[in-house]
Amino acid sequence: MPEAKRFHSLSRLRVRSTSGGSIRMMGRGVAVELSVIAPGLFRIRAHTGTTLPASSSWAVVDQPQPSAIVSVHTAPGSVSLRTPDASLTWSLSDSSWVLESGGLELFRSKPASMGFASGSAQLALALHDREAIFGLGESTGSFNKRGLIREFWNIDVLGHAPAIHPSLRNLYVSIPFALSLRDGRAAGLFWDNPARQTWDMGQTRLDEWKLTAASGEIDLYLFVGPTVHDVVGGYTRLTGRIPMPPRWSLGYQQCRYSYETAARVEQVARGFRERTIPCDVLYLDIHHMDAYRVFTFGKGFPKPTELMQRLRSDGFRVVTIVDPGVKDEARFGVLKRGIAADAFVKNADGESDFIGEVWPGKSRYPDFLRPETRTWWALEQAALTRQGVAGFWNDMNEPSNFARPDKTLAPDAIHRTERGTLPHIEAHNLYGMQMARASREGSLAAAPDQRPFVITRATYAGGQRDAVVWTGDNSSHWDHLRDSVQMLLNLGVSGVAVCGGDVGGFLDNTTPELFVRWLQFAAFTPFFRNHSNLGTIDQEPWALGPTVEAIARRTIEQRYQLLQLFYCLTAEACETGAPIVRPLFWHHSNDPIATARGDQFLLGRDLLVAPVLEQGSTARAVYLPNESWYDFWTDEPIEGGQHHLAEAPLERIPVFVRGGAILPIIEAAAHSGAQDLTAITLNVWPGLNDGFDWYEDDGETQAFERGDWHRRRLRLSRKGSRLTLELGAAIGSRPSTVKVWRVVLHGIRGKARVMVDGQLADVLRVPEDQLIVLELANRPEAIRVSFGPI
Ligand code: MIG
Repeated sequence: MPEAKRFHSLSRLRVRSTSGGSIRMMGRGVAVELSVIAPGLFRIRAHTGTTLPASSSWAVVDQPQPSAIVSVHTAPGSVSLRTPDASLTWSLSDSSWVLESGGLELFRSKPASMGFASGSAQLALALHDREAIFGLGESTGSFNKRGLIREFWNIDVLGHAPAIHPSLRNLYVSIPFALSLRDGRAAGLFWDNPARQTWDMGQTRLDEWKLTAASGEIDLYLFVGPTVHDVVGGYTRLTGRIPMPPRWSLGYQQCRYSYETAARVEQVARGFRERTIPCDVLYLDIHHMDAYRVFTFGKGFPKPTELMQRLRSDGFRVVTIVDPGVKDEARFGVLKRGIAADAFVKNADGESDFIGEVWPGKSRYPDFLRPETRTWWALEQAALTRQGVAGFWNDMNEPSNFARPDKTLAPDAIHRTERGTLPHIEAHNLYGMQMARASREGSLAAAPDQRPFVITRATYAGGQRDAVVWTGDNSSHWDHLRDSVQMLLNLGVSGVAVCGGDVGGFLDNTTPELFVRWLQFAAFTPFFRNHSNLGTIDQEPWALGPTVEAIARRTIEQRYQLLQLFYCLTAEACETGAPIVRPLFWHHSNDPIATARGDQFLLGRDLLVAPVLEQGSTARAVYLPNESWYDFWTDEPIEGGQHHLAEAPLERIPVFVRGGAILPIIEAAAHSGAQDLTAITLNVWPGLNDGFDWYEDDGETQAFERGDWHRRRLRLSRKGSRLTLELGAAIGSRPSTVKVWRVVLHGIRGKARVMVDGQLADVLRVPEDQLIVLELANRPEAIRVSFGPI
């Protein structure tokens, strides 16, 4: 075992200094630093050499400074850092460490497990009984990643595991962040190192979590929790949160590989409007280009500006695919200017450009890690913005290269960054993220007051700052529908609050039933786009027959009815890092049954969605956590803390609403821009709600950054037999568009009296539906509505 022999664990360290809230230690050929970033966030760095280099993270937003809220303790044989929340203790004899909080062990490293072996870095942690692991960005397989080996190395792979590649351990995205959950208590770990990492989370040994990085340093951030929100909130404070997207990007989006001509695109657009199926976005895949030359339009699109103007006047935005590979063709303008800007990744000689092969044939790869390249790219991309393109779809940015067996760039190809050069093998996982960054920065440069819209296939930790992630080439298989539920949930707890998968499945032909079930599920997920592969059957909502069309229309309309809820939740994600769709454990982490469910999810806090994931099923078991619930479609009350058998005929996806929910509903329309925001229905179900933030802004510009927004807190409280809905006083300088709130209280049997600000109010009672309806003229001051007795 020569490998094992070369492994140097960090042992017999000497403490060099204990100043400024950190402990610096030295051993033979290694330097180690323990520090505190915040009371609930610790950091461990270890590096070969005698001193730690300046930190050069691509993930972390502001280089964290060791905090002052810390005390250093030394004892014979150990040192520790303590904050009010937790303590990190390091054993000088075997270099093991333990992070503890309130007497509970959160993470413990195995003795002498941390160290370096011929360039690679590794450590092993003890896995506790009942410890579950979530997050890890985008990966296939079980919801709980404990028991699996996963790798972080972005790859272009056609078809996901398990159906296509049963033993595949990685995908397009690498986010080495884990949320550990045990008995309702959450903690988090982020190893900030973009090199290839491998995590064996108890697959080889039940109680051991072994982490290896092929190169680079050990740079661990440990999040103390105790709640899931604390951990994900802390992780997204460190690595950044999603930017506020344009409102239209929460609408329905239609794609395929490819709509090959302008006429076909207009036919699809008409298809939506004539059939009154809402749609906001149409995509142009690679066939829109002239022989796959990036930033061009080919013969099928002779007048792109006019086309996009016509579509825009009909309420459609157009998003084009933008691949990184630039055709290596001397007369191609983009290439010429790229060469002039010295924009491309170099061969190992540092002189010549690396050449690979992608759709355009021989191609060069923009070095997006280089600021000058991003500036040049912005100028090229601006041409599309001027023609009317509303957003950019970054594909193939793992980066993909058909010319090598490893399907990417040579490991020794050279990236020139503002912090020095990096061989491709160390820059690889950053490429997609930096491309998306170039795309976002370019969008802002071309249209400074518009909100960029970028979607990406590949990224790294922190990539949520630049782009929405879609999960690449899934298949029209039931397995993949099922898998996409856990994928989106785990992406969400990894900071990627806006994500989605190809609705209907990309590879292979979808089926009417699969398409319906996929659409019903995806209508409750943030990025909602139908996409399908070259050569597959048509997959537009009407392409699979009248029954499917009718269900699809209703399903997409329902999405638009919930669009303001999505918008409010998106604003919340920007502020707090909370994902829009959440695993049940986000709000019910003390419930072990809820915690394990990867086939149901919450939209925000109050809607529980249980997609149908099996062919032929017309019912499914749904686990309802211990609260009171109502069937969203029928208002039937159901007690939680148990499994419930939900009816699910083809036209229905089981959805439940929590007692205490406040759900804003608006009218559907042809597209989001046509929706009426003057009359809002606030659906309320009896129970408690300590706050839902109603949020408005103009939906597309950066004016909200200058204070042009409107927010108010809605709450439900209960005193004796009176239920009170409070619309808090409005804050923000933007006036609300809402003229009338139509409050609908559900689940009311008795003769509750309704008071508005202490005055008896006129209401409409619908006893057969157990509803009370009243209308309130909106005003910026607080409004109190109370119902009782209920
Ligand atoms: O090698 O642009 O994942 O969504 O339709 C295939 C063509 C390249 C892969 C993307 C897919 C897209 C397709 N692309």
